[in-house]
Amino acid sequence: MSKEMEQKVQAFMARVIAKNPGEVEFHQAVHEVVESLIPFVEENPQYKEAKILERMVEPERVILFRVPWINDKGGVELNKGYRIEMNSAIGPYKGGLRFHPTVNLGILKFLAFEQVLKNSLTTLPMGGGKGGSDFDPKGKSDNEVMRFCQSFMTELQRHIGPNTDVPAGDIGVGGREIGYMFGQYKRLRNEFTGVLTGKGLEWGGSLIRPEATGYGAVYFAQEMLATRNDSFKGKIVAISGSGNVAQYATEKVNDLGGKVVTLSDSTGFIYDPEGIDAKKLAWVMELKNVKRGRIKDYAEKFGAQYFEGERPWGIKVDVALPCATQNEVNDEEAQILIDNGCYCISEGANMPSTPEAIKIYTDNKILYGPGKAANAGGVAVSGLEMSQNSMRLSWTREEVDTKLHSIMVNIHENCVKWGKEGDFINYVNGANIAGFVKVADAMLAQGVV
Ligand code: NDP
Ligand code: 2IT
Repeated sequence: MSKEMEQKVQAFMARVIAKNPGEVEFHQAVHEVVESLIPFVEENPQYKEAKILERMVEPERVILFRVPWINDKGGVELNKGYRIEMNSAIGPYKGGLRFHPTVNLGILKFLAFEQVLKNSLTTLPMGGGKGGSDFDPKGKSDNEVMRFCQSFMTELQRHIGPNTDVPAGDIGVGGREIGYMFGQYKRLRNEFTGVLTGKGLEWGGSLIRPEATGYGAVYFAQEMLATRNDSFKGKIVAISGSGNVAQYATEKVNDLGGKVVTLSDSTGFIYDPEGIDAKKLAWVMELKNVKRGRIKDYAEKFGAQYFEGERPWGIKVDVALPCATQNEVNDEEAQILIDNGCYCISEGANMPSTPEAIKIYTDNKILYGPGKAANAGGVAVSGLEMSQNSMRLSWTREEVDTKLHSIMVNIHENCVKWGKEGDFINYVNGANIAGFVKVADAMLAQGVV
């Protein structure tokens, strides 16, 4: 980047930081995007004059609320509730809810900002939003989770709707939580409608939604590998996390002939050089989704190694799929991955790589699919769930999976179109520019709003 562009990026960021103090993850996400977009906007002055970028980093609306609830002992508990309605230029606000003790305004704004561009990349008509709470579902009974979800939705329901804002799951929010929130919404509004996605199949959910993010991240990696006439066959793969995204990424890698050798959670990672096959994965799903246990137990059950308090990036692999959380791969770990021969990284999680790690990927010209492109399969199938709800029809597993696959192929093509630099594909620039253009043009058409 030229000195002049660098200065424009710095000036833009100085304003964002001054206006949004302390929101470090939000600053990080915006910085990554404006590094791609400021040079593009300079070449396309219609966006500059209309202050599109400045407007895009300001949420249309931020909702903050109190979530009181009663624990099993009869005591009063209190959490914070949030919904960031970031951008509705191309459709109703759409994005997940995260329940995790680390949740704060800056984290949700980073996620909402990423979501705007991600949703645009899917080509479906969805704006961007994100929400959640600092509530920690770990160690809570089902009844406690239900009472929390009911209290959360009692306030949130007045702000959302199938044509306004359609939340879904994220960390700590899966089928159980979506069920409790849907039940409360329906009760308060007396309306059975597609106000949430990730619903159960019997009550408006879509086949393949649980699988979609993990499958999509692997489909995206498959497309990246194909640019080098390569495939997953025989590849050794490291996956972090052991939740929704990690589980179905593992399943799809197995289907395509690769071997997944790691999974993790917030306490450590397991290394199984034999590979986490379908039988072992079924056991992990029971452990994580039903018993809600720790990944450590895998090591005892299957005689694998367990590394307490560590992340899996020191293991020698060909492909890495970070599927846990933000900033879970730093520069040191990125360098170790590459030194060990890893040449393909597809992000199931949102912003799992630090800016320094991304620089190392780019300098080494490896295949790097950033989250907003690689993990867009989840929200894409949420969009397909909305379509099915509107039609009052449901598609088969094969129909939805085929649509998901073609959406991921299309996102990859779009990243190549906008990110090609000679024989290197800069997927970061590609995803940022491709996602931006559609939203920016819609904002231009809709005037200064
Ligand atoms: P889950 O809650 O199902 O699983 C999260 C996994 O990540 C768990 O194994 C969890 O371990 C681990 N994890 C969470 N926070 C931390 C942390 N601070 N440090 C270390 N490990 C952590 O969530 P999902 O699988 O749905 O989400 C994973 C990632 O994928 C997130 O970044 C999310 O934003 C992103 N994503 C999710 C989509 C979806 O459709 N669900 C769509 C697109 C992106 P533990 O159990 O110990 O907390
Ligand atoms: O980060 C994400 O894209 C999600 N958590 C899924 C959002 C959705 O609306 O399905």
